[in-house]
Amino acid sequence: MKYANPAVPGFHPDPLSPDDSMEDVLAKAADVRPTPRQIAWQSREISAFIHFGMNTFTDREWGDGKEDPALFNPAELDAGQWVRAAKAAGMTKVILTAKHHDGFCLWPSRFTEHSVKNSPWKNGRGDVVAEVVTACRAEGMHYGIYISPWDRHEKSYGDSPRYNRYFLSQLREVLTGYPGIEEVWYDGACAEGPNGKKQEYDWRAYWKLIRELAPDAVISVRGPDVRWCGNEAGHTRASEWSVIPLAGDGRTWEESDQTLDGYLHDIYGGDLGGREALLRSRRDRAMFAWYPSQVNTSIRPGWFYHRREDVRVRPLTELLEFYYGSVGGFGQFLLNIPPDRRGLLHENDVARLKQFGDVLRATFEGNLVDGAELQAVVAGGTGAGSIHALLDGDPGTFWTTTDGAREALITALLPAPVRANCVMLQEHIASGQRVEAFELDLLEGGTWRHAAGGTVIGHKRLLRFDDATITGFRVRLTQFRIRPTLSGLGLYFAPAVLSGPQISRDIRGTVFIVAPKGAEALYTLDGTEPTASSQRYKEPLPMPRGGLILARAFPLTKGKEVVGDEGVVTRVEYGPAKAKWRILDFDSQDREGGRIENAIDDDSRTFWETRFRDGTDPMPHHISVDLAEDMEVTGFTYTPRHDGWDGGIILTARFEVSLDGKEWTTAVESVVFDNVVNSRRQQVVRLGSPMNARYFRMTALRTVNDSDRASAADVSVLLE
Ligand code: FUL
Repeated sequence: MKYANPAVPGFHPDPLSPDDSMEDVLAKAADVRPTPRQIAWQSREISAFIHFGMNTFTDREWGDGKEDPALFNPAELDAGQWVRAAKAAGMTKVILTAKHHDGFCLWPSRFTEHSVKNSPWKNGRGDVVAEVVTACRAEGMHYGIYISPWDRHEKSYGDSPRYNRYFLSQLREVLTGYPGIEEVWYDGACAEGPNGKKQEYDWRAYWKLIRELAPDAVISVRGPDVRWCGNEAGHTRASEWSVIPLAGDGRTWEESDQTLDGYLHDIYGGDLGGREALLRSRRDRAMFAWYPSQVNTSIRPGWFYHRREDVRVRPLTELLEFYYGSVGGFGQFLLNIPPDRRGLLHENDVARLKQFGDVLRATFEGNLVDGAELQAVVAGGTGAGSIHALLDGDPGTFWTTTDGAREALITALLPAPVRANCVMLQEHIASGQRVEAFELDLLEGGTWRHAAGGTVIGHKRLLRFDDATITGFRVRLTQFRIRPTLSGLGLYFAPAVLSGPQISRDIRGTVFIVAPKGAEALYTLDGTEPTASSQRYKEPLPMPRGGLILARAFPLTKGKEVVGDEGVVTRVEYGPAKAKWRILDFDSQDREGGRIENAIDDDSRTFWETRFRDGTDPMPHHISVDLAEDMEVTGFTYTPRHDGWDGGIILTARFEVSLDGKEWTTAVESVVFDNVVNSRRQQVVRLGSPMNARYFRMTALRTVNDSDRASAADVSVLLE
């Protein structure tokens, strides 16, 4: 069966009413279909994000716009290398940071002097955007751009109408200069505060211009087509819905008066589009829209290249987890791969991308269900269309049921037993999102056993289970909004990938290393990568001063179906053990839950929070810590809370040290934790030269949401 729906895709024009019945609500939700550009976007599955620019040369994550263009000189730049490495990983699109928050343009913009044209690279005649576009075309890759609205260089920024004109001119320049752009990625980040410049972005005008000049492009994150998953750590929801209740008045985003922040209130929420969420949204008279999730994270800790992170390229196992969580959970995976100062992707990243692609190819090339006998049984109705649409590889064909169906059972009987550990299900998303619950059973040794179940299917659902030799499997669709559709079915065997060992320590500083099943752990303490001749882990390691530990798992038996026995390194850096540390002094805490001791308990899941439930105490807030003995301090760390909420996360802080707890010396007057709210990573502040300290104090000067409330999961000193 082929599908062609005449209604306007993208959203439902009738907002909900508090009187809508459950059937009304589900019917409206089922009626929402993706736009053709959203369907094309979803099919790209894995994209490369390329963060490259001035920060690459200044070793920063957020530039301030005052950088000298003379610093930009990627003498060996080869966009072909970037694109080929992305392709080897199975990626089909590249999104380049044409302009980041520092305002430096990677193309020779006519509208600013802060661009490649004033750099020594190719004597000012270079154009990174053009080189990436050319390389993509040569390799058959799709491409998009990231262009930051927040611009810390441009003088007109903050004079809203003027800057909006500037931004629109740049947008026009890029969209017309480099035709074929498929995705425009708008960042929400902006850290200018009440004393800084406040710019009102004219989002509607930005979106309209994109629709006019690049009608096939999706507008992501700060835009109507693709939603941010809500974190930069690669975490994914078990149920990622694409039909989402938004605030709205029945008009499209481009036409509506709704403010951007008003649309989707709870980007961090756990359930954005399940039945409960849909029904709840009646009271807000919500409008349903197709708003799919994109999962963006970096292959390294930072978005931009930093040499010290060469050994921190994410392990293969982690990338695969992200893949199964995102692509295999009805999301899209946008993995950042930052080129270095040469203008090349570092060898470690290139190698990891290839491994990742190799494992995906080994897993998904060849569908083990081909040749199976398929049957469909429908309770309360009948099947409609040919069940063989599931195996024809054409996402435009599908099988469905008649109205009134209560449950559908699809059984695949294989001609011969096969070893498998993954089933793929696909809905025909051009018809919408319909399935709400399903179960998977395997036929093993002549009996059926339940293996997995879930909620969302969508474009792709990958269900993993322990290796099994099976002669069939069946999928029961147990709950759906209206007639369920299925367009694809797959059965695969993914090779085992050895994960890195787990490293932990107790409050006294004793370190424990646990190797994955079937492997042993070898480690180093000098920052080098563990090899087969490194120390073998036999007993806990006392490390009261902390330090750097790298551990790698080696399989105990060779010749098994294990890939990735190289490169799976776990790397952990500890500060000194805190068993003897005490709080010297602090100014505020919120009852028991926000206890000050949480900031030095060596457990980053608990956090200190200043008073907020029954009023707040004024900023600045501080915590002073007694280290119990004199130490040569080389720096400080601050770990933000990472429970999903951002209350009190510190943006700017001061650090001081003291020998007697009375006289204080400033170590760092004011440090800005770049991108802390999105990344939620531990922030590291290094001193130019070590300082002797028995006590240290961190003072929160400003928080990310400019509130009076500060929080910290952990504060510590560095000794190395
Ligand atoms: C964030 C930015 O602030 C980061 O620098 C990075 O570009 C990331 C993708 O988005 O909001």
